[in-house]
Amino acid sequence: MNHMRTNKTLKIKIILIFLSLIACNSCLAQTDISTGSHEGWYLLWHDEFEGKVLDESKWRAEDAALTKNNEMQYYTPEDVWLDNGFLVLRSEKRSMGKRMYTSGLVETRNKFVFQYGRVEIRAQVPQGKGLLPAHWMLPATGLWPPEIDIMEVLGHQPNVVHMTAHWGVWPDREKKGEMFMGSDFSQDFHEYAMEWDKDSIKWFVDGKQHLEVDEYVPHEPFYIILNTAVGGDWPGSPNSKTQFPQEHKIDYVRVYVPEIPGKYYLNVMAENGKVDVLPKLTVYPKNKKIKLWARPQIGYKFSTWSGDIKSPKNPLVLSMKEHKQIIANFIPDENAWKKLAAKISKVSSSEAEDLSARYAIDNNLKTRWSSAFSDPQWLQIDLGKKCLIKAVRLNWETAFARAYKIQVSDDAKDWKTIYSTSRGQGAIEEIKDLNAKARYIAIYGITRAREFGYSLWEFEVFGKEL
Ligand SMILES: [Ca+2]
Ligand SMILES: [Ca+2]
Repeated sequence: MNHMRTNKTLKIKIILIFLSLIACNSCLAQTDISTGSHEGWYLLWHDEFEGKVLDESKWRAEDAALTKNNEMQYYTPEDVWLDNGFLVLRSEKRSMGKRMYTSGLVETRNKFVFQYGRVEIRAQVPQGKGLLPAHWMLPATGLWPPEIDIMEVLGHQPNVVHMTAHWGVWPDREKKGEMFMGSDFSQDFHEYAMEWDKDSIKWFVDGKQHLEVDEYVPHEPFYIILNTAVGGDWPGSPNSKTQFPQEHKIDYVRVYVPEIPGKYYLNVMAENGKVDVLPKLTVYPKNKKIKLWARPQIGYKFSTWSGDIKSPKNPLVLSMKEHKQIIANFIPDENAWKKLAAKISKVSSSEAEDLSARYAIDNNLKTRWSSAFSDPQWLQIDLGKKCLIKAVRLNWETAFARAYKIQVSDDAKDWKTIYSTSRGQGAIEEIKDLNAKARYIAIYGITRAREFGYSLWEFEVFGKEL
């Protein structure tokens, strides 16, 4: 009997080893967790969170009361910091911006996007009713859907990982997802990963695949978001047992792309500006000539390129002979155009009194104007006297304009369009080299990007008085 039992145990052990080998076959077999190197893959972009402060060339920390899913938190950079190699997103019970809770959200929007690849995020999630830690992705266009949820955990079910793809055209949405029930994920660190190529998207927890979606595969660049929502439609509100503060800790975020013989990747980063690349490809054939333009934000000027290329030239021309990571560096420009004083002239509508037009020009990035939820909507500003208008900066909340015009007028009656687009990207949009002379300037929204109104944290005008 004893012998039999031993034999049986051995058999079970062999089967288990065999099963784990099969399971690992579908993941990346040879992983070195300390360096993140995988054979056959190139580490295109990563953050190990080893610094003292959040790397702003990679991440933007949200500072807003986002209006979606009836969430109850105010996202503040105060709840985002680095500690001993970890990114910490704290959720607290305290009031800020008319919300009862605060929490942390970071995203790579306008800083890093990628199309196809493998994302790995090692994290320890918070737990408790009303908490919703998430690692997810949205398209660079700012449109929704699509959305790829790499990991979502409901704080009252910390042993279940939700993985979901959302697609369709709003309001006709579709989704496919999977729930993986494991151990209590709030007790220690686990690796959540997503692999995306032109044929499918796959989801992994600790190297094991749990979902594959091929009904829908996006063919456009996405950015990454890490956060903990508090309250809202899905998790429900925190209750008396929910403990605060709570911490969502992230050890690393790594994005890999497949090594292709004779092809090379380019990853460009910039803070206080952006870089245009021509041609813009996901991967470059050997010896392909490319041109990079560093475009500073208003108030900054280009200084140098660093990383794999060190040069003061702008634009920069180079030939792709290897993978390249390049950083564009910008410095404050003492000769920059000054911001013009302004007051509200007229506005088409406001969603509420505490979202009125004056909040779009109060130099406060925590207050905003939001219009009624219809098209068109507009906001007119009076500069007090005729000015030379060089540039405007639109600082959008989540609800931005897909199509809009910038118009000027001398009398606030006859308006002339000096800029128009049907491909607004939201976030911070700067429109330069306007060179218009006028006393009044307006943003005229034609098409909203979201179901909400037009929502601006700030509408700034730069130039000089004439
Ligand atoms: Ca780390
Ligand atoms: Ca404001």
